[in-house]
Amino acid sequence: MAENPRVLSIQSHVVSGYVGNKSATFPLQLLGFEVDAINSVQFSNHTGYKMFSGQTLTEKELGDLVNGLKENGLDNYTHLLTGYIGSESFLNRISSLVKYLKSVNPNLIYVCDPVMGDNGKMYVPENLLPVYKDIILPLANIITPNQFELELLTEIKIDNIDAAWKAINLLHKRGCQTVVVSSTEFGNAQHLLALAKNTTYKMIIKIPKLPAVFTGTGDLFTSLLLAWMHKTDNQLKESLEKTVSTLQAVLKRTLQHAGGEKSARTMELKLIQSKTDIEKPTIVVSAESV
Ligand code: ATP
Ligand code: PLP
Ligand code: PXL
Repeated sequence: MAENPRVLSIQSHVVSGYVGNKSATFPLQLLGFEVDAINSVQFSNHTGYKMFSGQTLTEKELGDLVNGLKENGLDNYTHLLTGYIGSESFLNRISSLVKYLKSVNPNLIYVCDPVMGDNGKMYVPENLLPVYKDIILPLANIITPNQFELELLTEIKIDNIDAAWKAINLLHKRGCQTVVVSSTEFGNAQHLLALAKNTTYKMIIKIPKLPAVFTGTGDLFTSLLLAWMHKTDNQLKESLEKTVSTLQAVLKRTLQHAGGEKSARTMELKLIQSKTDIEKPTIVVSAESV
């Protein structure tokens, strides 16, 4: 029997709640992945609470962990997943890690969420942008920018769907085969639009909008997409439909549990309660080829 896929996931850890690795690990495990987690930060909770405290991993400490894996022959991964990264030096260390892991396994799939900001504002230092643009992007197999991150990476002003497709094409030219923009503002009051493109397909998915702002959804989206692209042998349509359908179920459950009292704590994703929706999503959205 083939061995399980093995993903190295470098993301935030929060003691309480579900963002970063806490949002990505459980779904990946449920879907059959061995998950080796490196915690880029360890915080008490996500940054949307009134305060947070904790530690940040340095690039030296990342190197130490990778050395241990190397020395023991534990560095043969099928996938690398990265999310929020807070410093340029850490991101540079990741770029050499991607090259190294690809030398161990030339078929390694690198899934990169280039987290830099949202709604026109950067929340990481500006010097991360050239590293993502020039070094990380050409190494990534699947990239999941949001609309603002797509603008930053391409320097194309994205104020309509055609501009978004133009920007996505530019990322292809720079070497990234699959680009998925998990939400754009080009929907309407009822729907968010996600855009996805690989060498074969160009798809739009209409996502029913839920009346709240969630945290950790980008991380959940990217981990599910990684899992389903692997499990379906890169069927983009099926992977998007499963990913978004699971998200709908998780977010509806989260809203139901929160009821009238919406706070950072009550709005934590109800991930554990959504085990079945992760394993066997009921398809509630359809991805359309365009
Ligand atoms: P990132 O910043 O991590 O690159 P992002 O900001 O685009 O990603 P989100 O806006 O969190 O990520 O969206 C990820 C997915 O979560 C969407 O594709 C959608 O399926 C779901 N989602 C998030 N918020 C909502 C909402 N209010 N209603 C419906 N779906 C949502
Ligand atoms: N704001 C801060 C300070 C963060 O650390 C992160 C981490 O990714 C985010 C926002 C992003 O949240 P999201 O991926 O849900 O857009
Ligand atoms: O991607 C969400 C995220 C990741 N990591 C940390 C966060 C958040 C969102 O607030 O605070 C530490």
